[in-house]
Amino acid sequence: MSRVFSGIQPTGEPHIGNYFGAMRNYVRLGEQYGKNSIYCVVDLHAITNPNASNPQTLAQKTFEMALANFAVGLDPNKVIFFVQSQVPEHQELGWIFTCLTPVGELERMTQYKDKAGQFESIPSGLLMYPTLMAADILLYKADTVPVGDDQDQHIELTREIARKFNHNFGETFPQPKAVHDPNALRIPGVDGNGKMGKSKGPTSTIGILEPLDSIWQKLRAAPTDPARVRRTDPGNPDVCLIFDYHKLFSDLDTIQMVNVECRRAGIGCVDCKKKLMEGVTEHLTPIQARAEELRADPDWVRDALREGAKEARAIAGPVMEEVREKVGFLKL
Ligand code: AQP
Repeated sequence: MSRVFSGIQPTGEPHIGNYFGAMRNYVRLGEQYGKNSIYCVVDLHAITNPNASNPQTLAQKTFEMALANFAVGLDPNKVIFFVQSQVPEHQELGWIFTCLTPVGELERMTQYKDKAGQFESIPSGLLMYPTLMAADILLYKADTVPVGDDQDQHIELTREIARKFNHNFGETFPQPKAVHDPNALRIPGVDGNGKMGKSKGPTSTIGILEPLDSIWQKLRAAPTDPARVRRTDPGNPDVCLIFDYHKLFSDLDTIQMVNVECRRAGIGCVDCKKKLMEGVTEHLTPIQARAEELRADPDWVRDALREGAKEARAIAGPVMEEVREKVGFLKL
């Protein structure tokens, strides 16, 4: 039986990139794999980037990220869902993988190179992010990892680490594969500056729990096809982020209509954005209502996370026993 693992960082408001690239797939795969689908809020990863996380807000953001996952439909009775720092085996396996991984491999990771530039003195944890991520996945011997394609390089390194461990210490870990939703490979930021990402702040993101009027203000101001200067100019939906969003939020008829009408200047950008907003409202209203209910019952969220950590440790414990023995640690 396959096992699924994925994690999400509590570094800001969950956005539609996280939702379509990852969270929605957690729910879908949870229906299929049940308790063999394991998800966590990766707070240990969040602290690798001190610019994106601080001790005053980390616990609150962790709670909010968990709540958002429950609000989009993750059912703790069906899947295992917990907070990473509640399962210390992640750090133990992460250290062992760090010791197996050449520094050069970590230095060539694109995400590291992108983020390292922010620092005068680069935190070592930022470099070691991928070995901890490999530990997250392999601790559960997971072979299926639902993530956006920005994580492909890290998953490839996870496979390399699994191969190396198996070669050095005997067959132990599977070689996991990333699974992507083809419509949500890399959702662009609403400011038009590359991938939507929490670390880029609210000008880049459309939050799944963001008030609808605030979302509309962002969509209204969002760039469209730069070659379409006047309402009467034909546009090209293939270079327009609003059309990318339509593919996520609108029904097939609307997507087709926009595709045709934009090209022949039959629909203006404002009307096209209003149509998009209808889909956004339909999608996000029930999620935001569920989030409100959960906010009124924080003990439910905490209890579910506590139970999830217990379930995760029941799997992680025996795997670590096996790893410790293979690596050669003294057993007393
Ligand atoms: N724009 C995106 N399109 C598709 N998938 C995305 N994911 C993130 N952004 C997009 C997927 O969401 C999951 C969790 O990602 P993350 O917690 O690493 O956070 P982030 O939003 O991607 O934030 P940043 O800006 O990259 O980093 P931080 O948190 O440091 O600010 C992943 O599966 C990711 O692929």
